[in-house]
Amino acid sequence: MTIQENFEYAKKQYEKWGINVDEVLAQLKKVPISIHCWQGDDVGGFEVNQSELSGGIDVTGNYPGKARTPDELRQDLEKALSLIPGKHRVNLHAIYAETNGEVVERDQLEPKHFENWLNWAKEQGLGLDFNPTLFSHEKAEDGLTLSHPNEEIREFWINHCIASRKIAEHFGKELGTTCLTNVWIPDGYKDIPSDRLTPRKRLKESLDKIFAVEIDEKYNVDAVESKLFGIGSESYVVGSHEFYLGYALKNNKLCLLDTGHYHPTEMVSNKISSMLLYSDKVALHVSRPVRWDSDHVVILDDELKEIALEIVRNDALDKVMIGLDFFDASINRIAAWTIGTRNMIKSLLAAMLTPNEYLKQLQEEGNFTERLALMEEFKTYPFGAIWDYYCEQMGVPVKESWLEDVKSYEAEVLSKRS
Ligand code: RNT
Ligand code: ZN
Repeated sequence: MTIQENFEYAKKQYEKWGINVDEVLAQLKKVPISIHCWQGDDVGGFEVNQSELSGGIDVTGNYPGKARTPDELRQDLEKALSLIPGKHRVNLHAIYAETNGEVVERDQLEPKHFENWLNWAKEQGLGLDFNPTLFSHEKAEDGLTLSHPNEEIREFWINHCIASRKIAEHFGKELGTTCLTNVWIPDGYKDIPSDRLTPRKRLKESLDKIFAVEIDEKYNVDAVESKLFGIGSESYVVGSHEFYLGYALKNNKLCLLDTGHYHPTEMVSNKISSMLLYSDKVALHVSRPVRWDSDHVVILDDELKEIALEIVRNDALDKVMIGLDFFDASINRIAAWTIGTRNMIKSLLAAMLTPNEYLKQLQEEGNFTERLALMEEFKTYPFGAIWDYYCEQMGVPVKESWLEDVKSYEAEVLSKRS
């Protein structure tokens, strides 16, 4: 059977449930995923005076061929994007600035330092998102930034965040698509704090100063990302979930939920509906924690499928800004991007191919037998046939054939990097 024949057969089965498969595919095409640039070089960045990765996050592995320059990183991203169906976004961090060999302090960064990224995004038809980088820096060596007791250090990071929002505003204006700037800080303590409140008061004040600078929301919106613990901040994290949830709601900012930043049995999928009742928009860092916030490549597991269902069945595709956040240096990095992003898209497709309204109705009627029976049966519906057809239609490799592309790219390009 050809891909087309398989598709026609599968389509009929979904149509029985009132699902318009062509409409689903047309809708899926329009959902952008924000692909993080930092999978391509192990969160290294291109600062002239580079510091080691810090902030309690870690990348393990030394698979050969990582991008050493912005051009290489863009080239690698292009390769990955050619294997992923749809038009997407690229998520940059401030350390990916290009300063022509000059040392530019982070609080002095300007749009001009991202000109190459911007021109490239225009050329490729990509949106851009942005992140100030509050780690891998001498002023963050003690693991404190916006909540630091030292005012000068706080000021430095406040100014870096303001500079970042201006860069993001420029992106939004130039690209005609709103940029999302996400603030994540590592601040916390290894051991039990004697005062949890004071650092949080300072973080709140710092954020107030950062957001006091007016930026047109047409061009940039801001998010804040919480965390439970990090390496070196096991006992206390200043920017906890409650801290940022409160901050975001009170100040009309987006709360960003990273799937690796909660207790192991606490699920982000279960938070989305609550958040959307009180906030117009929510942002995600879809990641995969394995025993800790390990940032493994996203796989098509139950939680990913559940997250996608929550987005789709709550009609929130334009309310949940989907971003990815993983970094694995033990496998081919282009494959990592491809696997993780294709999985994110697959999960959305699977959610769209579910008769969500009917299943909701069953629940309302208290018909839990049928609810469970159907939810289980849908797991073996021929979703793969629709996915293959979608890939073919979108001009990207079908099934595992993308691996061949990655292998030849590795032989021709990556293996020549030392
Ligand atoms: C760290 C956060 C944060 C980073 C990126 C690089 O735990 O998840 O989002 O991964 O900013
Ligand atoms: Zn994250």
